[in-house]
Amino acid sequence: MTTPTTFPDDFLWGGALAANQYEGAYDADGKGLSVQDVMPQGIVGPRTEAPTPDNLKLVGIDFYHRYKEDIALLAEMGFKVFRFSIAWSRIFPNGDETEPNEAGLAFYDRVLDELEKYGIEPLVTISHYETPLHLTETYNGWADRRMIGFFERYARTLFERYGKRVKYWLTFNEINSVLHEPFMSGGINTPKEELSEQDLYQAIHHELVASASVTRIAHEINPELQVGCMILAIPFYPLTPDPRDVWAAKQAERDNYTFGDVHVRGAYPGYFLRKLRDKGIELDITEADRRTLAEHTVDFVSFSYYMSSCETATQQREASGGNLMGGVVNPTLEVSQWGWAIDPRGLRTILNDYWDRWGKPLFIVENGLGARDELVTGPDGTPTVADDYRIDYMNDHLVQVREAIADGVQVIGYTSWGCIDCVSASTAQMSKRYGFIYVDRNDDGTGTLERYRKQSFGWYRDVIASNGASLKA
Ligand code: BGP
Repeated sequence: MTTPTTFPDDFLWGGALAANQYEGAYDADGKGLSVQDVMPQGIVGPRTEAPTPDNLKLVGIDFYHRYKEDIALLAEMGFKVFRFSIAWSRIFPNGDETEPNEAGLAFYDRVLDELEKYGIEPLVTISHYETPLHLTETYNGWADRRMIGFFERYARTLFERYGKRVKYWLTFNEINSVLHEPFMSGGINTPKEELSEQDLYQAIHHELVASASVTRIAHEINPELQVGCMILAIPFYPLTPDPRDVWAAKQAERDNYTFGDVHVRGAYPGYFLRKLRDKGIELDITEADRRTLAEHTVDFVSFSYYMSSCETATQQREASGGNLMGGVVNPTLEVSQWGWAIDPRGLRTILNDYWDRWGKPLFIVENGLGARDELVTGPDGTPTVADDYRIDYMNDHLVQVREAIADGVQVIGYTSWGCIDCVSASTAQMSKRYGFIYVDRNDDGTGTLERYRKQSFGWYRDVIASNGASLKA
């Protein structure tokens, strides 16, 4: 057999979005509030007591009412897969009810009908930064063990309802982000500055057990279901060749590896146990927890990749910008308008590292460039965006995916982030755009919500149609 030098025939090309960033309709048809409804400024500003009109996520891009038109546009690009999340509080408005909200379930039936119409494979994130607010305020989110039971009930409801139509599932979006954003990621109400490491790591343990437990439930309901974990991936490079910097970079990577190690290998790695010992943390881990983790490991590993970072133990630290976490600035790389280092080769590194480490199929479920776009009149008179910068970014990353596949890495698919412009997770801005499709909505909430194809729309359609052959090395 010759070495594969291109994408496999069944490679899943597509894009990704998350309910809280695009659906809008935050209180429609019985939906309860989620943590996002009280985060008008994302992670960069204070949360509010109740939803406020300046919170762009309340309306999002109104996918809730425009899903037919939007999915038709994705189909026009030739999407093979569409990653989206289900809003937990549409299904269980408070999170701790015993019966689900039928109107919420019915909405996702309609979305799945539409995807099926075009032969687009759904990839569903069960929890994407959308913990029901009631669970946060009443139980302190994942800090409380009872969350495992609520999550099991929610996930079981989804598998029973959609398990014949949805094959690919992700448990927690960027599960390792809870280390840095305990409220948004883990629904933990205790302010970050007051949260003890003991409670944070206990919350992480609850999430990991919940993830393994719903993997079991999925497989019991339908053994064909494929359940993956989802990790925020950042390769950390030593800032200098000094062995102390090399070790610092390794430690930073291990903070993230821990999550994949447990999901794939079914037990906490030695380096993590040592960290807990050094910090004097003793977790409440039951025998049943250990069995659940060991017996219900994931079918595949998915991750987001936007940037790499450096670490140092010897040099002055110049903090790098980054996706919910970062290290120190890499002087060799350019950065995006939001200060995220642009490093296509880092994607090849991550793919190889994860494959070598875990030997599980990999799914790149987020990647892309957040940039300010300017709407101009296209050659045919319709509005468009000349986003060659986005095309360059994605082309260069996909070339590295192709290289990794040639290296022997098994990659299932690629879903670019924010395939339709949506509200940013970190800054809650509309102006931080990732899409192939421009949405007329501004940071002050004005705009018609009309959709326009950017130049990257046709470019991505060609990439998909040629199965990657049109990429420029
Ligand atoms: C990831 C999240 C997404 C998404 C993306 C881009 O952390 O999983 O929800 O938003 O990053 O980040 P941002 O929207 O902050 O630019």
